[in-house]
Amino acid sequence: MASKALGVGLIGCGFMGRAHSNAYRRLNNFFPVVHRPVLRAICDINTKKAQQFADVWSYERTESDWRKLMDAGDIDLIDICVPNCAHKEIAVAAAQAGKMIICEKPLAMNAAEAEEMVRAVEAAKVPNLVSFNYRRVPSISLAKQIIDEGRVGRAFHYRATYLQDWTISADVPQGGDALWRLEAKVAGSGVTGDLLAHSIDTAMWLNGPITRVVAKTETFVKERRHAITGKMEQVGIDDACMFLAEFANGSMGTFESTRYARGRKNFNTFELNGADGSIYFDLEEPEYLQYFEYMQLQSGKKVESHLTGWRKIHVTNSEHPYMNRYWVPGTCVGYEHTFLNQLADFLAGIESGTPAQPDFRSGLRTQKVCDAVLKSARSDGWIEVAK
Ligand code: SOE
Repeated sequence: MASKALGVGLIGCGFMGRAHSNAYRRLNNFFPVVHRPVLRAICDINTKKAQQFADVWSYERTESDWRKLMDAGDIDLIDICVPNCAHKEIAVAAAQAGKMIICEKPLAMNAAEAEEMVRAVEAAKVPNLVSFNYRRVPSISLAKQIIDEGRVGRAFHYRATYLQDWTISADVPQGGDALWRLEAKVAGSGVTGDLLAHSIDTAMWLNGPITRVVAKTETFVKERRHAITGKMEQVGIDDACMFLAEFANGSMGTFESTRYARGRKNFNTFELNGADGSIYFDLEEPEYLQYFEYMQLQSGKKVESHLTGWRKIHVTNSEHPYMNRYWVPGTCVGYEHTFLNQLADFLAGIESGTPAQPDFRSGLRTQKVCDAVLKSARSDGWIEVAK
């Protein structure tokens, strides 16, 4: 297949910078897309870190100012892997420079910023994607197929949890390269933007729009030392958040997230209960999707199943989403493959003319739910999600 070089400029050398770089390096080994990513520039204000990163991932050059990437003729795609407070400025500049954009989640600090980003990419007509990578876990994509085939039927309940435990100690500082997620002016919010944004994106993809929410947040540790200044500072993020939701399809949702669930490292689950079946997913067993079949499809008609019961589908067959790109049935893929799958979908979308989701507009919808959740927690009442 003829290939087309795709110059990549990636900004941010953290965890997500690594996950995305790995996807660029491996993409053409697994997916038959026309674009061939070429790692042109890695950008980070810390020049030493950028150089080490360039050496490990084989970037052609380093930059310390992201603005340089906007003028670079050899860069087609800007990948934003920096803390949330910098997403908007970089994305708007990238759109104005006519670059394709992949932006880490959450799209922005709040919906107002996200609106601006949507306006910029839509005015410039540049391909854009928000990195809600969990949509590309093969089991979660299979859940989407099962729902779209009508196997779950009328939805009643959606239940999501996203639990971690890494901030329980009051000695964990806030701020700096490693712990910016704990600093409100850099992250925007705590678990709501960081973890629940994933749960909300998945939920709305599978079960449709959320229309109303009522939330309770908590900040368990009120003050933390700042990693850079060394001073004790008030903590402005939500350490935990629980909310109830109403979906446009009439179903009810519960969402729970915390960084204080001792023993839970990245416990991301959801369950959907419908009239005709249920599905359950747990990221600690990512290669499985659980499905309860109550009604069976026979010759296009639904009949009551005589074999009801939960089945645990091992999502490794070649007919399962993405799995024909990897190994033989029965063998698994991992976390890093969600980023490969996402990149492949993004580029295939550009090549086919049907853009991949979630684009910035879809990221904005998630951002509006996050804003409503935080507003509700402040006001103690139900809040309509902005249209
Ligand atoms: C937080 O610990 C975090 O790294 C999130 O920022 C990611 O989005 C999530 O996938 C894993 O956890």
